[in-house]
Amino acid sequence: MSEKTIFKRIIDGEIPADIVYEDDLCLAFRDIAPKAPTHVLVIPKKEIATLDDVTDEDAALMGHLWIVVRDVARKLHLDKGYRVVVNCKEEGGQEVPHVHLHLMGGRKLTWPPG
Ligand code: IU
Repeated sequence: MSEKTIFKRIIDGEIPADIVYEDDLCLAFRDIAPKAPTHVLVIPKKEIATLDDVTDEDAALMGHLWIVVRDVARKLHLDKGYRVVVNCKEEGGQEVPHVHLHLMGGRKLTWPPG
């Protein structure tokens, strides 16, 4: 059996995280190594390894994550704007194999990312 990911351990309350929002379907917490003044990860509680593993049945869940991103951005006063990023698999720069949306803001972000 494969080991739990670090995000699954956060979902299960085994390791602490700075949680900014939680409901039955998802969790939003501050990134431990923030790349912007505000950097929050929004993750489904369902274990889905990558965006490439999302199924059609996950459509409502994935839509919910975007609504939560919007609400967390409002809650954290990112009224000047923000960026949402999903890294997918190795060449996309994904390190943790549990799908997550990076919500970043609080400074002027440059484009394109590296
Ligand atoms: P990535 O898209 O898989 O590369 O993003 C993983 C993020 O998870 C990255 O920004 C890390 O700083 C962050 N993170 C975390 O917040 N807490 C942890 O314990 C670990 C990684 I490991």
